Amino acid sequence: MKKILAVFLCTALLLGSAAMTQGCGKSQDGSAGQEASENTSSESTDAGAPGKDPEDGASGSKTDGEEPARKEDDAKESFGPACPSVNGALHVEGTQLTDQDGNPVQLRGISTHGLAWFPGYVNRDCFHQLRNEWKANVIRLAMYTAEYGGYCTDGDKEFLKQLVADGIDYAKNLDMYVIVDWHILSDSNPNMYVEEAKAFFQEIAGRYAGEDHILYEICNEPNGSTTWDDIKSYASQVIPAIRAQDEDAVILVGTPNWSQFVDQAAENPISEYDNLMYTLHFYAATHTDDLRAKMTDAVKDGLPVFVSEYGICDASGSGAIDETQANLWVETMNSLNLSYVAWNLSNKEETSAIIRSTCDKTSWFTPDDLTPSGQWLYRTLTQAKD
Ligand code: IDC
Repeated sequence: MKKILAVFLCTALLLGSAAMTQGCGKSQDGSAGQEASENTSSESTDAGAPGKDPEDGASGSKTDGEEPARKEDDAKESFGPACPSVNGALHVEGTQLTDQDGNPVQLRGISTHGLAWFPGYVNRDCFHQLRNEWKANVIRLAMYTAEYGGYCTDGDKEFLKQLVADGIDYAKNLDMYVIVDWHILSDSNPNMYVEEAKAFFQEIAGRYAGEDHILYEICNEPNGSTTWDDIKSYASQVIPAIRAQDEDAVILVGTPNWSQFVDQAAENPISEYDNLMYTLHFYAATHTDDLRAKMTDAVKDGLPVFVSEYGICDASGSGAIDETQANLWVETMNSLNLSYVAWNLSNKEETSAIIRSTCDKTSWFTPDDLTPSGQWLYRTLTQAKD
């Protein structure tokens, strides 16, 4: 463990100082690492941030007109985990995510925070570091639908779509998989914005129909009184919108109760389409043995489960870390060869953020820039699986 950290420290410091020399160690976008604002009253509204037009925070991404750097060598650098150039298009066989040849594949990586609030982390250098140093082979692009700046409420749709497109392009150039996440949350029932979802997924899937590296997550966390039947009804409209453009991309479907009731999906899965997986989300300081057993049982019952979001703190995204539970979750997910994606790539002042709130860089992070969640994630992704 110590050795790994020491290697990371040296590499990161070297890369960090090299980047500083080139003038890119520091964000060119002072505001990109700060949240634009949120509508929840309990949330902090950073000085200078509230009411800020999300576009102001976008200069760290390609949306400023700058083309993403296309460095062909990136895809050839030694990497290890499954990646699109080697494993190609993903499929689902039984409960297992597989590659183009039917070999089992595990995706492990990180989710952005809300794209509207933290657009600056969608940049090539950031993804590059996560891939090469952290060994992440997937990035999840979380686009809130109904919170402040949400795609279906007061958000700037074109700006958000451009950020999604940038993230997809950066992932492709870096030979990583990417998840396009329709991040419902306060809009607890996905049917609330089903027309917007159909139009969004049809457009994105149409634009990237020939790409092998994209997965679609059609509803982050249905919650409240939303039933599995409600979700199935939503899925039966959104999946065909994607399939009309892309016949076989893997599609992730949320489950009731904040994507925890995978048992309900296992009892009555969606039978009309292939290459579907069902999401389970956990926060280790809140969800322990019971939810873990639900996950294991669902897989045993034949459900393909994908952990598209988890944290090692409590379900608020903050509070104390429970490393013992977190490691038990990782052990179980690894034993089932499940894929898992951590929440979140931001410097928000909350436990689940991997970057310290005092760090305004949006790439080339050094160990000092990482929160305890970030340090744990780095160790977990870089450790040998067994
Ligand atoms: C949280 C963010 C927090 C934000 C809040 C509401 O960490 O900064 O203020 O959303 O927008 C989830 C959700 C995810 C939550 C996360 C932590 O998918 O959006 O992010 N969480 O509460 N499910 C369980 C926990």
